[in-house]
Amino acid sequence: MNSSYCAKIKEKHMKFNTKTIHGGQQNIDPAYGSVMPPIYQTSTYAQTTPGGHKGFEYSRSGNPTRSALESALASIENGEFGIAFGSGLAAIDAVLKLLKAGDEVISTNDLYGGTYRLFTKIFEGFGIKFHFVNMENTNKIEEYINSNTKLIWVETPTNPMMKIIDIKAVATIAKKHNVLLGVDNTFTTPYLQQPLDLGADIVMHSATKYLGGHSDVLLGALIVKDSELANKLYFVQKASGAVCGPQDSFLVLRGLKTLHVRMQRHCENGRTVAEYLAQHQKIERVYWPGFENHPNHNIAREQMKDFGGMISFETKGNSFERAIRIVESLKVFTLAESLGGVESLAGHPASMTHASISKDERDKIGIVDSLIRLSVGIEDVEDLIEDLKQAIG
Ligand code: P1T
Repeated sequence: MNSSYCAKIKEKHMKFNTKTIHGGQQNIDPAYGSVMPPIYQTSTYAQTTPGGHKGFEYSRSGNPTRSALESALASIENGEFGIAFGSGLAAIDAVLKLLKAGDEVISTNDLYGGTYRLFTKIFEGFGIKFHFVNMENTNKIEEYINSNTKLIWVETPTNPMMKIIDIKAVATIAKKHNVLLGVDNTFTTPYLQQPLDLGADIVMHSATKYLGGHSDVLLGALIVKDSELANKLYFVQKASGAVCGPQDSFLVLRGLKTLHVRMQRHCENGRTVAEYLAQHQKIERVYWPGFENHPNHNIAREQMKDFGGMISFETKGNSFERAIRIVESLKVFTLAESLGGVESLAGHPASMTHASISKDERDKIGIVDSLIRLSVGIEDVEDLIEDLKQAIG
């Protein structure tokens, strides 16, 4: 049996901040008592007779360090099974491999550019049809459902426009039509939002971001409750082979243990930065779900514990050159793709993370040329404000 099938949690009674440290973990390693799970840097496992092994045969189908991570992820998302991959996109790729030609997917229209590229440039070519829909008003979703619809894919908050989608409402629609609901929980993490509890079937993470938390690893994960669905995804994991290595699994496990304290500070700093930007005379608009005038603020309040550290903003005049000048002038914020690490990052979605979406499509969604996205880190917030002050002018 694939050891990953053992990724069940036993700590349902634990509070979240305890689960990030102990959830799904054997407290003491049976070999030498190491407190952290060892990095089992091995491709294969000795057998005494064919099939005579200790639960692991070959590291594509199962590795003890990866299993420890998968159990931890299942625990913190209130799921039953975790399935880890080499990147976030590899995890989404595995979900899409549950489908076949002729199937249809309804996805948020504002989503990570790489996900959009995977959907349109890879899976459309295999005969899967995608509808990209603004889901801020969930009533619109049903218009796109027909007998071929197999999956609804939601990012909330969306990347980079910070739109909030009502997970519970989408789950009700998905259940009514017997369609799977997958939620990309990368921006929020289970510290802020637990989609399985709200009715989603699959939670997906780019653990490269907040779960790893230190910008030193690429990793993706899926978490589900249903064993039949888990078995199908474990099969794709093994059959397609886009797995993460033991060293990377270890790094994310280490990251998880401080997730709650990091997220608390990301949220505090995020609020201070968002409020600073909102009152700045040269800023046109700030996108952050914590503002009361954010279109779905009430839904955010309902389904999120706090509002996170991701913020997008536009400068007045919508100048591409000015946005580039600002991101080039930042000194504490690093100009870089990605998000969710302890260090603050700034990005220019139109030319970086969302360049794979055409300008027409970007403009429709709101990814204008002057849009800047911030991943607010956990530095001293006064230094972050000073940095923004000098860069924006
Ligand atoms: O980079 P990877 O681990 O493959 O994860 C892809 C991914 C999936 N979902 C969301 C919401 C994401 O933000 C990402 C990756 N995003 C960036 C690299 C970025 O800068 O937005």
